[in-house]
This record gives sequence, structure tokens and C-alpha cells, in this order.
Amino acid sequence: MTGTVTTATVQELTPDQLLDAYRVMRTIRDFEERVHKEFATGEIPGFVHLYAGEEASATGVCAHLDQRDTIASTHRGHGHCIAKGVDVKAMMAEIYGRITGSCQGKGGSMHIADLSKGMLGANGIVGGGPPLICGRALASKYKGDGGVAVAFFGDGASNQGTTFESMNLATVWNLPAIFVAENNGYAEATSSTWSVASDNIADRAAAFGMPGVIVDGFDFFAVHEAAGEAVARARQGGGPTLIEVKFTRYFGHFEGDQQLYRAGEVADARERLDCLKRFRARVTEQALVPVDRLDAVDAEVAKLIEDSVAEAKAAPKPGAEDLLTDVYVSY
Ligand SMILES: Cc1ncc(C[n+]2csc(CCOP(=O)(O)OP(=O)(O)O)c2C)c(N)n1
Ligand SMILES: [Mg+2]
Repeated sequence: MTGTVTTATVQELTPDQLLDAYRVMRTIRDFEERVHKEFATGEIPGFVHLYAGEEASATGVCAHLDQRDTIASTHRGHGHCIAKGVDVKAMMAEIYGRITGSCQGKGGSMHIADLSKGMLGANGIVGGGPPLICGRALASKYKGDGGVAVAFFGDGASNQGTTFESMNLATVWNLPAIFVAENNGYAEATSSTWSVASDNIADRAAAFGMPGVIVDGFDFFAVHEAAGEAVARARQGGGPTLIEVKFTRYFGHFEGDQQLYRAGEVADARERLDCLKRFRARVTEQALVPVDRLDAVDAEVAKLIEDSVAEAKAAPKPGAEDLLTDVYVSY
């Protein structure tokens, strides 16, 4: 059954939880805006895909997760990493290819991983995440550790066979798995109206015998509520859920994309729909969090990002002596 979440409950969140959510979204936004600026200087090697505009998805889902839980990400993975608690300075250093990075500077933007945080990795393979979380969810089910595994994937990835196979398996094995389809309207330059056969990705849940929910991805509270239900169901042995989160990415597919395939929609989304603006408006209108506490978070995050870039630039790159380390994992 597919349902649309229309009302989201602010009341269930304490002021501290609201501030945490705001901090995560603000950190992702500032991180991405800064990487966008720095990439243009030519100092950042490799490909970079930015998550700005989509913050409410990673934040709303990961707010329900703890150290038992794991996530699998995509090529657009910075937001997922930050929301799951990966160290922001180590992430920035990784993007700069420095030895102090999350993967000792050998992975770059598209391969940031931190297993200690339950972050299985960004992934250059479109549709690579869903099979990973089936394995992880199966492990949790067998161990009985209460863990839930979440795969974030795009509208493009929603058409991959790996995604269909994983959703099928998740129901057949009744796994504590959650599939979060981040529908930003495009796979590279191809509109999802051209490439996704169903009107809604969430409608496909019915074919795999799991609940499907469509959520306004610019609304943290809507994502948070839908994810809360899905996580609770998974933890209680109720099986998988597909959540479709709809929004717009603010930057191009990759840094350098001329975006000749779209016009106007980003300015409109930034102006009218932006998740941070809406969050701020909602919590201040209802006097749930004082404005000065939100402003203090803005200042702290700005400093964190500034320091992250400065420290990343000052850190050494891996040397020849690091070439053969971290290549194989010994079990
Ligand atoms: C298996 C595979 N096929 C194709 C690609 C090339 N590719 C990289 S990103 C991308 C589009 C992905 O779109 P979507 O899943 O909607 O994610 P978004 O970039 O919108 O976040 C494609 C086709 C790839 N990396 N892996
Ligand atoms: Mg997409």
C-alpha cells in the first residue's frame, strides 16, 4: 500500500533533538556549498557530486538510527555520511585526498566510508547499495542485535535490477531493511519522467509486498515521521519499507555539469521549498527553539567547515610508502 504523509509531528521532538537535526542539515549545506566553491579552484581531485537541497532526507532518516544500524550510500554521499556521524574534518580531508582523510585520502568524495559509524560507504556503482543492506540486515536478524540497515539510492538507481532483487529478497527474508529512494528528478541529465515507468517509485513497493510511502523531501518533519514508522516496524520484525523522498538537487549532477537540461527550478526550490528555511520557520513560529540557539549553531558550523578546509589543505598527501596499505582487508 502506498500512502502520502501529509502531517508531520513536531511535538514529539525535544528542543535538543530539533537543534541536533538543524545542526546536521546546516552542516551538510555548508559543507556542500563550500566544496562547490573550493572545487572550482581546481584543488580537489576527482569527481564530486553534491547533496545540497536533499539534506532533510539523510537527516530525517538517520535521526532514528544508532550504533547498531548501518547505511549504504551513493555517489552523492556526503550528506549521508554527515548524518550518520562520520567526522566532518576527516571527510573534508578525504575529499582533498589527504592522509588524514576517512580513507587515508585514497578514496575521495565517492568512496568515503566509516564502518565504525555504520557507514558502509559512498558507492560509485548506481544501485550498489541495496544489495549491501540486505546482507547487513540479514546479519542483524540472525544475531538478534536489533540493527536496521538503510539504503539510500536515486531515481536512476531505482531502475536497476540490483534494487529490484534486493527489495524482493528483503521481503522474502523479512529483513530489517529500509529502502530510501531519493527522487531528485534526474539521473545525470535524464529526467525521471522519461526513465521511471511508474508515476511514483513508492508504488513499486506493492510488487514486493512491502509498504511504500511518498514524502516531501524538503520537509524534515515529513521524512522524520515516515522514517520513524519504517525503523520501528523493521526493529519489531515487521520487515522492509520503501520510502520515496521527492526533491530537487541544488547543484549539477557533478561539479562542472553545465545543466543545460533544466532551468529555473533550483532558484524556485531555494526560494520557496528549502528544507533549512522551512525548518527554521516552523520551529520559530511555534516557539520550539529560540532563534539565538539556531544562530549559534550556524556560527559553530561555519567555524567547523572553515577549520575543516584549512586543516585538509595543510595535511600531507599519501606517499609512496602508503601505496600498498589498506589495499586488502585481513579477516
Ligand atoms: C551501474 C552504473 N551505471 C551507470 C553509472 C553512471 N552514473 C553515475 S551517476 C548516474 C545517475 C544516477 O542517478 P540517480 O540514481 O538518480 O542519482 P542522483 O545522481 O540523481 O543522486 C549514472 C547513470 C554508474 N556509476 N553505475
Ligand atoms: Mg536522481
